[in-house]
Amino acid sequence: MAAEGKKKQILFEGRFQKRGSSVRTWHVRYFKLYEDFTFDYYKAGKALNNPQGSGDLSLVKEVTYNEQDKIVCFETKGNNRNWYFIFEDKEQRIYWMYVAKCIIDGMQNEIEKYADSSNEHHMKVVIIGMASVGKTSFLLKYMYDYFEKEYDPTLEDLYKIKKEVDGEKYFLQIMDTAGQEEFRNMAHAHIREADALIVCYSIADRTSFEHLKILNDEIKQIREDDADHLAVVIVGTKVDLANKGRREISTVEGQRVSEEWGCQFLETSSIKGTNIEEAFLTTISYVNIKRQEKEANRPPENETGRCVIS
Ligand SMILES: Nc1nc2c(ncn2[C@@H]2O[C@H](COP(=O)(O)OP(=O)(O)OP(=O)(O)O)[C@@H](O)[C@H]2O)c(=O)[nH]1
Ligand SMILES: [Mg+2]
Repeated sequence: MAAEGKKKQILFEGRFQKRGSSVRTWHVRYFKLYEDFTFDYYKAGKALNNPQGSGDLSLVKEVTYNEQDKIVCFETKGNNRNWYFIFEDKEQRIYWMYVAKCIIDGMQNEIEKYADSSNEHHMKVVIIGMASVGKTSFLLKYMYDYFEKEYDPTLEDLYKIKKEVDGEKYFLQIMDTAGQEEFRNMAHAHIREADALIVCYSIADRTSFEHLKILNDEIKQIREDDADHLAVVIVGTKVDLANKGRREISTVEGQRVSEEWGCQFLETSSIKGTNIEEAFLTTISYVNIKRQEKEANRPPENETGRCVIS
């Protein structure tokens, strides 16, 4: 059994099945996950002081996409057996996938970094673009190195991540918005608050590219005089489809539009991982530039608000 009294416990309901079992039966259990990645599990409905077994997530070997169950799981060892752990709740599943990835990559320090909040630059990033261009996929690839084939339309999801770039700490709050027409207005409040906008179109869908014009008008309207302080990055998604003869927008067209907007531009693929990290690095450094510009344009302190008595 995992030692009691550790600082942080996370309790959740999960399902598991035995590896290699011919009968695909899922067992419901409660899990207590501890900060050191050990866990106890309990039979559903039973007292949570009497674990049925325990395990160690640091023995995680791989992250698997289970085609048959259309669900993400990762494999680990519990009580001398191999298990598939399945999380019912999307957020928990994704968080633990992140933890699992950290372990796999030997990046325990990434997790420690997660807890330390001193000297951080805060940035609000909002991702917009037409429905199904791949906004969520782009974000999940960045956050968890994870790709989902199935399309699940977004209403609104906020993600938080800490990153260290060139020795500076950043705390990014990234808002994934709805591309579907009827929910698009929900994004307006976030656009008003944003430090950066990542504006997506699909290189395999001309309609989504033409939609950029509508988005540009919206941004100008929402930010009015403040648009100069907004870091905008245009992202042409699904660049892997170019190899399948499905490109409808050339790179040059994308570049041209970004020049018109006076913003940054990249083409990405969430399947292949192309330019995903780069897109966020570009966003972070562009926000830094915009902040410096804003700072430089600000009148010196002693010349503002000074009351002159004559
Ligand atoms: N080939 C390819 N398909 C992708 C890529 N990114 C996303 N997709 C697929 O495109 C579909 C839509 O992706 P989402 O990320 O859900 O799109 P979205 O922009 O978030 O859509 P809304 O939430 O409705 O606005 C899904 O089936 C994805 O698997 C990519 O880089 N390459
Ligand atoms: Mg989405």
